[in-house]
Amino acid sequence: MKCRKCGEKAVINMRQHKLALCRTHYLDWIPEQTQRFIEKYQMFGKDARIIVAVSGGKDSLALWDVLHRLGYQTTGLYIGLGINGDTDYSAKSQYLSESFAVENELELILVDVAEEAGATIPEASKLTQRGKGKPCSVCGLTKRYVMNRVAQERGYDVLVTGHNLDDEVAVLFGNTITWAVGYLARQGPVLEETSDGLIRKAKPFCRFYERETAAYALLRGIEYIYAECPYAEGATSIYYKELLNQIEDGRPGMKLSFYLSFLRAKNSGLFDQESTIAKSKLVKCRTCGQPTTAPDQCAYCRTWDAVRSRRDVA
Ligand code: Q46
Ligand code: ZN
Ligand code: ZN
Repeated sequence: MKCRKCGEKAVINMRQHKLALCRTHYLDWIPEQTQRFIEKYQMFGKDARIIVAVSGGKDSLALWDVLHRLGYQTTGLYIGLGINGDTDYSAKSQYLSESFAVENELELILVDVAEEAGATIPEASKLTQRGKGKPCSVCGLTKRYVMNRVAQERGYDVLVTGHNLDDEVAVLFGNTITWAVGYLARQGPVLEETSDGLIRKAKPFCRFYERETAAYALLRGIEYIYAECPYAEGATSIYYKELLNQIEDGRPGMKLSFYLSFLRAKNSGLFDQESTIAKSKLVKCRTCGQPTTAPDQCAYCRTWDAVRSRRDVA
């Protein structure tokens, strides 16, 4: 297979785009496409102060690398969850995030959940029994909360995450088969900021297949953590990804077209009513002041208050 641009040996063939590229042209193509998506979905301008959520995985580090190469002002945010187990997941992912920042002379903000809130994510999960054994629900709400609060308190314009097309399509599939219209209304490349304190969020990699971001990270020599979080095993989203990959094998481009057709439907107003309802429900948490849909205390404050009181009793 030859590179379409120069005829040299191709390192990747993207069947859905009918495009094969060599190493050099691939490493140019990813930032060019990213810039195109940033403009197309009006994610942010050249002067924006951007905070990048980094997990030490390929997508977030590749995204940070691409934005840095494109000349954007970026700061990383790493959240230490305290998930270690056999693979030393949190310790390794923190080390790789810090190494990337040092090598590229970029600023990285570290937030350690145990220091900040009083317990690691697995400890908190055991204490509250949320999510029936798996810590993903307390983890997800904590990450969302910390990202929003840090970005808002430090005055960033936009929070970017490394979600790729496979992630987005798995979520879309899950929300479609349950017709979760409220979630569908909020899914997309950009989530606008709200006047009551939800920061603007953007996903510049949302149109790249996972194998494309992985190839970019490998070809750029970015060291990232290969292991998944140990709690990801058996997740429904992984099952959906496998199913969608089977369809993609027989129908190259299906994942991309599912996502783009959804965005077109959304743009034509399919979920407008739901978006308005979701926005109007936000109030300020009485404890921390962050926006919440709960009437009194936000889910983060309620959960972590319960964790601390149970920890003190134990
Ligand atoms: S939610 Fe669950 Fe992830 Fe948190 S505990 Fe691991 S798998 S990291 S995206
Ligand atoms: Zn080439
Ligand atoms: Zn709160």
